Amino acid sequence: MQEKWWHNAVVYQVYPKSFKDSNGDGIGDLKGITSKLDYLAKLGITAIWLSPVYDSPMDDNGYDISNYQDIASIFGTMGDMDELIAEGKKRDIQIIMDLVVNHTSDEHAWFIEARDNPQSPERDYYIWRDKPNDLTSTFSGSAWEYDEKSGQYYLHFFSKKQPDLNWENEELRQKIYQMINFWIDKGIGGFRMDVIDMIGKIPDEKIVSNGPMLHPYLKEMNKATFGDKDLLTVGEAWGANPEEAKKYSNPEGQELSMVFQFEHICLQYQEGQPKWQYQKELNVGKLKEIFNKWQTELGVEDGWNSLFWNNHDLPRIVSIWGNDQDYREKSAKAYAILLHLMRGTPYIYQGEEIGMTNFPFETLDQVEDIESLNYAREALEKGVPLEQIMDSIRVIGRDNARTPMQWDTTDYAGFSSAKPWLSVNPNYAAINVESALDDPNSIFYTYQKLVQLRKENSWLVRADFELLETPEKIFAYIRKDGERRFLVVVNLSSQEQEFHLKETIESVLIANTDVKDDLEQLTLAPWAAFCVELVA
Ligand code: TEU
Ligand code: CA
Repeated sequence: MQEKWWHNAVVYQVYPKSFKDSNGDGIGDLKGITSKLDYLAKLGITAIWLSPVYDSPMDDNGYDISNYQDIASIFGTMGDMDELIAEGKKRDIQIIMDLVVNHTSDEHAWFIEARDNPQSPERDYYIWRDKPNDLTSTFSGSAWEYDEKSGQYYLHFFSKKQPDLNWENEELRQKIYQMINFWIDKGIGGFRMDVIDMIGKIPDEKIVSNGPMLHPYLKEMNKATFGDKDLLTVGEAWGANPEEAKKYSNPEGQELSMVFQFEHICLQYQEGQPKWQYQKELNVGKLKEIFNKWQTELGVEDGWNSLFWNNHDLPRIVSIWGNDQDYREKSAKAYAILLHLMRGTPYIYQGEEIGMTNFPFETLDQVEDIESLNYAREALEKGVPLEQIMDSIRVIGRDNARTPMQWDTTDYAGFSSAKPWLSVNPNYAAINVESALDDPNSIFYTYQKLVQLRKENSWLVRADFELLETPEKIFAYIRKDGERRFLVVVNLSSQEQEFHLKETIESVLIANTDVKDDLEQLTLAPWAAFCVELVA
């Protein structure tokens, strides 16, 4: 397959509510993002994945859309959106829109009509049943909500205010494609597709994701919309294995550019348990196994990987798997180096590039996230002690990723002139963009260098991946590009580790530590990480 721009892109995710407030209402907005484009250009990224900015009652911070072709007033206007797209283009930064088409808001005109008028065509855009089955919502409780007026239940795999769309309805699908084309015509760079693996659901058979019609729908969508355009499309597919991932992103009969799969992220949970029973200690052996599988199975000719540690739903990587107490900078850089030299498109989540950490949540009134709040309510009813609930939220809750971006040492971390909608992390005086830019050894410059390496080294796209046998806590791999070989070594622990390899270093590409010439007898400091080219 021909290489596309997104094969060597680096994407930066912006969570609009928390990035930058331009008008002093404590909520991030589009003008705020535009005002920080020069900062993002300095980091070097190719595209921004913009979490939803559409009109929405914000029950799930915009993942509940009431109008796909309008902008939420808290974020600005369509004019501000056009400006962001245009200003991005000037800096070679594409805008990737978040496409949430598994469900809408219950305040979307379609749902209002469906509820008010059961005879309307819109009724069938959603999923109604006389009796609920035992399907549950990701946000706790039953997935069915009773509607008094019509005496039927509607399906919602997320909040009650996020009714699921019925993709079996042809007219609905066409309306969605028209909406997608509306955004394509605006000149955006692509789409991130929210829980796209759920659109083929068959609730009566309890099939939630990977339904039999999933791929036919995506092929249809591709043809009707972006198929002949040069766009980056990435689908969220929590449980995908490599074989399924290839169905989406195989160049033959391509549906999407790539998917987000979460097999590595699932190591943060105990097997078969809800996420709140988190697993803090990383099983490095399993992590290596998982990456090895994905790295060797997917490539330009056969599927394509997305590479990420963070997003707006996940805890901060430096807090859950790094060491944000004793080795914050070192461990943040280690995770960056480990990931960005693999095969796939890397994603950076806002604040990751300065090593932002989890928030020390103490009480429930510091929490805004609907998933965490619903869980807390349900757990309290079951008698789980509040302290245990707060512990789960502190380690794994979604608000950890959503606290305001830390720009400088002024009030509210320079995010806003007013009290933000969610508290700023108290560590902002030490961890902020301004200090990071002033320090040539900061995490920021490690990310900047990694982004630059990706732009300058075409081997990063195609070179083979080979995992090395090493002591458990060391993750080491070689990328092979014909005669050239690049070695990446990372110590994923706060202890020293011994590493031996009978090879000689040609040159150092990036490191968070001093790299000695002698690979045969190497003591790796805690969280040491480097990439070197080996002598052929
Ligand atoms: O997330 C999909 C999803 O399944 C999440 O709820 C995930 O399981 C959970 O957050 C892990 O903690 C997407 C969006 O990324 C998320 O923000 C939305 O809330 C959700 O879809 C509904 O649109
Ligand atoms: Ca604002």
